[in-house]
Amino acid sequence: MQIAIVGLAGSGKTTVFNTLTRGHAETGGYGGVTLNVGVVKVPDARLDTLAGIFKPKKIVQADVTYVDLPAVPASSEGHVGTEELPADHLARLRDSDALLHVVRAFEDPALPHPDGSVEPDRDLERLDLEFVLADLSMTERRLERLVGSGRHGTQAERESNEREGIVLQRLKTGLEAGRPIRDLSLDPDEEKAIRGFRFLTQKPVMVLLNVGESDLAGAPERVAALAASYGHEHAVVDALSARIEMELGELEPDEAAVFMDELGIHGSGLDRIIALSYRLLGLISFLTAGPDECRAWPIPDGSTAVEAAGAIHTDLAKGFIRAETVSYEDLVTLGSMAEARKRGRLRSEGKTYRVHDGDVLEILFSK
Ligand SMILES: Nc1nc2c(ncn2[C@@H]2O[C@H](COP(=O)(O)OP(=O)(O)OP(=O)(O)O)[C@@H](O)[C@H]2O)c(=O)[nH]1
Ligand SMILES: [Mg+2]
Repeated sequence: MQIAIVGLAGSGKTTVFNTLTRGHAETGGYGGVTLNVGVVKVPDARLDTLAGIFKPKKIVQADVTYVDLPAVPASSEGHVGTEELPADHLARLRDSDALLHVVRAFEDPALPHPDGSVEPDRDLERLDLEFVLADLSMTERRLERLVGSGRHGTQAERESNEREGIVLQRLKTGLEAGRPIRDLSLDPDEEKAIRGFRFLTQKPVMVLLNVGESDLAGAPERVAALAASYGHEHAVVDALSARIEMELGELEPDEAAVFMDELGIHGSGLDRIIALSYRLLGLISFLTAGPDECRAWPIPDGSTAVEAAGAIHTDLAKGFIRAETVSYEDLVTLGSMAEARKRGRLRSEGKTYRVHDGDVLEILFSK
């Protein structure tokens, strides 16, 4: 799973990236050009509890990759900004499963905003528009090509092109009206027809208001106001003070706790953002536990037992026999798989069983 951190120049992207990854990428100045990539372990206290029972050799958390991208150049007459991005940056952006859109909401006289004032709504809209333009440009080009190839190919190809053309036309109409693709409620067939384009405005998005250290108290109110006006599908809004969080990340846990108390911060913003990213991506975790490892596996919510098996290894899906399943709560209460079996809490589930967050699975399969 990969999340791209996007935002206008100087909005705090790299600071957020450092916070999430406990990294030390260079911040400051406008228009950073380097691309940073970091892998973040998803905190999951259940793994520690399971480790207490199974005493495994290792614990493996689920992870999410964050990519910190330099700001997208602004579009101008006849030029789409995203098309000026270096190819590898654009590929990273398109390959991401979701966007984390950092919006500057902090005031800092030492760092004047290039537009003269700090206005999160304006900045948010501006980058959203860039992504709409990028998708529109791609849609138009593809539509032109489809018209050009109209009478060529086999009948099946012509039919598939026609279906694609109808969907793209729908996207084009929406995009021209400024609507991101995530708002268009595509049906599964439509989604399939355009999957290959990896459209930017189709990705779920988390808008992150980067508020000043002195504005933390007012943050929930601002988040609520923005969430109410930002009425998009597959979008969530949150806030944090990136600079504070980055500094907190550099402290020892007990020092950080004192500092957080002083600032009136409850719970780590970092943990919240990671958990929120996970939810935004529609992921749940199933768990495996044994003497070798205790591990959390991310799968899309709604996955079946055989799909969960496939997440571990394709062989497990191919030779799937059944999934011995116990809920995390039952396992912890009863203390062992054997006890869970004895009490009838260990269920044998088949291929189509819908896996729940926190299910502890043991996949039986034939080689
Ligand atoms: N006061 C204050 N300054 C911040 C905050 N977050 C970031 N900054 C500062 O704003 C400047 C820009 O932050 P970066 O994280 O480099 O922003 P960026 O979006 O990565 O910038 P580019 O990559 O150059 O587009 C740095 O000097 C940061 O220290 C914050 O919450 N409060
Ligand atoms: Mg940066």
